[in-house]
Parts: sequence; structure tokens; C-alpha cells
Amino acid sequence: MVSDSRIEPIVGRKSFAAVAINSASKAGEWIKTKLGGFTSLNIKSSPGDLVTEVDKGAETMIRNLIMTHFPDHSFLGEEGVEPGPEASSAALRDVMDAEYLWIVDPIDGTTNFVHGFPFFCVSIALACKGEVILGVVYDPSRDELFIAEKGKGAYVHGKRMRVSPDAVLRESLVATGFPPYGGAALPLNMRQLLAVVPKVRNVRSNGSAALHLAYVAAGRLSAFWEVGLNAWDMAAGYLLIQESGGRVTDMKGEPYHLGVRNVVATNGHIHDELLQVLQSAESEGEPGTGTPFKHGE
Ligand code: 2AM
Ligand code: CA
Repeated sequence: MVSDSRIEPIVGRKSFAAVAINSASKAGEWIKTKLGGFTSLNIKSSPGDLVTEVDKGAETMIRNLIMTHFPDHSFLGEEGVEPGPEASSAALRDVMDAEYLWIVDPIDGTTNFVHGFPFFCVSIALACKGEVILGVVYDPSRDELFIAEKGKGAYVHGKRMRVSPDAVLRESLVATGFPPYGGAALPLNMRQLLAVVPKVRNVRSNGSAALHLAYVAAGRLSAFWEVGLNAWDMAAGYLLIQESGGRVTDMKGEPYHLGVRNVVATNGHIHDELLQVLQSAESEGEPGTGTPFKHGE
């Protein structure tokens, strides 16, 4: 057989979006078949920080699919990084400036997956030189695929998404998440909750940051905030919200970037009001309630 060195080792000529959709839906369908049927459950940093063989298998599946099409792209997946904020910051630093970087959480909401609570998703983002240009969040339990491409809008079930019109906090439905390891972030988180609950219509906490962000984009939630997240929890959801007319910042109100850990994501209308309430909670620390928590980035 004559070999032709001009033939590129790329299968087909699929778009970034097609590959992301294909990978998320294939992995999601497989994850769903494993609900209630995983065999190995490991504790990472604490009993609230879990990983199963399904997380690892799904990440391998997604990585292989992406690398088949784009072998020269970089890849950052949650399961390829040691637990803890230092390791994840270091892993992100290593690849942040890559021309094309895929950022993947194979199961966002592993605790829910383990308990059979149907609120988890696959999150896949593509960044070009540090800027998110594509985001896909797939919820296999409801067969809902949320997708955004930079400058082209965000869609669910093929329909354009828009954030909610809620203009004030008291008419808003807001979600948050709790740090699985407690530690320094927990007292801040509790003060934030105490400050926010009386100001809003109600608060939800369903255990998947990426899916909460997708719900803000779809107008099902007015806002979401959480402390101590990683790039793979937020990158896809950030673009969904951006392309649906909302706003995503850190807790100081600085625009979202891949290094943000403490996120405030809203429909835009209530952003400043929510930021103000969260910031007031931050400055209300009482002695003995915990180490001052370093926010922002
Ligand atoms: P995961 O299921 O992929 O771990 C729940 O509040 C959110 O926090 C989920 O998106 C969850 O993602 C994330 N999360 C869970 N453990 C975490 C950890 N140790 N550090 C940062 N985020 C975590
Ligand atoms: Ca995960």
C-alpha cells in the first residue's frame, strides 16, 4: 500500500460544535445507563467529594473522541487533575494559553449521580487562547442539550435561549452550591445564604454548578453563585449565559475568566443588587467564624 504523508490524521472535517455535541451526548447516554450501577466509589478530598469509575470512563471517552478529530488541541479534564484548589490552579496555568483548549467535566454533580438524584450533566467547553468560544452542557436525565457559540447565541432544543426578565431580587429565584469540604469557605457561604434568603423569592441548591448556569441562561433561574469552583465547572455555562444576555463575574464584579473560582452569574438585571448582598455578607465576618476567605481572582 502506498502511504501518503499529505493525508492528515484527522477523521473527517467536523466542526468544533459537532464534535462537542457528539462527545457530550455519547458520554451522557452512557452515564445514564450506569445510574445506580457503578461499582467503585472513591472519596477524593472529603466524603462530599466523590469520584466513580463512570466519571473516569466518561472523561476517557470524551477525550478520545475530541483527540480523534483535533489531535493537536490541548485538554483539561477534572479527572486528570489531583484534587484540591492548588492542583487545579496549576493544571490550568499549564494549558491556559494553548491555542485550543478543551475544558471538560465528565459528570458535574457526581454526588447526585451517586445518590440517583437526576440533576447532573456533562460539561464541555472550548477556549481559544484563554477565551471561551464554545460551550455545551448535556443533561442526560432530561435529554436536554444546551449549546452556545461565541457571537452566535445559545440554544436548547434548537430554540434560542434568553435569560429571565426578573428585575429585582425579591422576584428572583436564585441558586447556590455548598463547598463539599467545608473548611474556610463554609462560614462565608453560610453568611451569604443568611443574607440572600430574605431578599429573594427563594433559593435552590441542586448540586451541579454547570447545570445551574445552564438554567440561568435558559431563564429558569434568575441567578447562581458559588464559592470555590474550578474552570471545568463553569467554562461552558459561562458562555451559555453570556450568549443568552446575562452577566458572569467573580465576587468583586470583575468579568469572568478561566481562573475565576467564586462566581456570580445572573440575568444581568439583578447582578449589582446580588453582588451588593454577597459583598455585605463577606464583610460581616465575626471573629471565630472561620479563617478569612480569599475571594475573587
Ligand atoms: P462535581 O460534581 O464535578 O465535583 C456542587 O456545589 C458543585 O461543586 C458541583 O458542580 C461539583 O462538581 C462542584 N464540586 C464538588 N466537589 C468540589 C471540589 N472539591 N472543589 C470544587 N468544586 C467541587
Ligand atoms: Ca465532575
